[in-house]
Amino acid sequence: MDTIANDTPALTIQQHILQEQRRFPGASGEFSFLLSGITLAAKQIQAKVRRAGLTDILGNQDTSNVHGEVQQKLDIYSNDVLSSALACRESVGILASEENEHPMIMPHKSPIAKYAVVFDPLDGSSNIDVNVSVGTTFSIFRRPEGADFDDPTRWVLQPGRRQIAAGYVVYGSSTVMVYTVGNGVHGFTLDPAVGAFVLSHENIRMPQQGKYYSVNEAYRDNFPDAFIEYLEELRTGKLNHPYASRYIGSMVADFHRTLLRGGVFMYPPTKDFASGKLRLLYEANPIAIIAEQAGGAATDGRQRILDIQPETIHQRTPLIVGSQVEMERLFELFKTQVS
Ligand code: P6P
Repeated sequence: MDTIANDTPALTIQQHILQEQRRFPGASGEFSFLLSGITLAAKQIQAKVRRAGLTDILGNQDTSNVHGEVQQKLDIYSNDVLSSALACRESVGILASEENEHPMIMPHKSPIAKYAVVFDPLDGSSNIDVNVSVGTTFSIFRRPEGADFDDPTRWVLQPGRRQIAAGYVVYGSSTVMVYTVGNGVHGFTLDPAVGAFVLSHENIRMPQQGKYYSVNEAYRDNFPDAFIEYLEELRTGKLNHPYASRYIGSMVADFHRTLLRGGVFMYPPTKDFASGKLRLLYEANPIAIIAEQAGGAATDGRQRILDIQPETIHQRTPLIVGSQVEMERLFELFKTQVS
């Protein structure tokens, strides 16, 4: 009897998703078909990101998004690719994107649509022209009981603890997709030779403590006092050892390092962004559930990110996310300062 060659390729993300799919009774493959739309879009986006300097895809689109931020051509492309890949999944009823002011109602308005997908198609895109890592984030919710297509925001204005799946793609020295369906966190590296994401980081667990903190210290003087005190503790070694600072200015890349090495990433309230700069729905929520699933924690300084009830699609939130030791110290400090 022939035996399978021992160089059998590693598990692909499609095979992994099918395995994970078994956790969703009655999902009948539609959930994995939905996730395959995201992996397809990620491959298309990464192909453009990898060639950004070679084709006329760099630079500004001379348009601005809902936040008044100048849109990069790759932002628009990535948004179109993700929206198209998901629009042809009948199980998806509503999409919400950083690039669109309002949720997108899928034309099919299928009665069997049971998911909403929220995403930031290309986070950190202002870094593209200088070849800094960028990322895509996504978050998947079930259609709330009784929600219909007349009220699309109801599908997406759900607390992050109700995400049934979430993840990100980081377009760095390699392209890595990290996701969770509530059963741990798994990372897949794109093998350009075969065009498949293959399992490279099975069941990621954040180290208990790291050695980096990650924050834009240029805004330090405007941080609330509790943040300044906390950073001072990290910097001066009061938490077991002195920390080094690492800040890329691209959330997905800064968080990916924090996930794998431990430590803490934060975007506190600042003078320009009293509620922090990062958006709750498609930046903080996917990052927070990944962090918790990997043994870390994420807060806005007052409450668990995943417990925040969103009021608007593009609302911002302060975000502190990190490994166990750093976050336990933060909760102790903030209990006295921020309550
Ligand atoms: P600042 C990118 O524009 C982004 O939304 C995140 O990816 C990143 O963490 C943050 O803004 C950086 O903001 O104010 O430090 O440049």
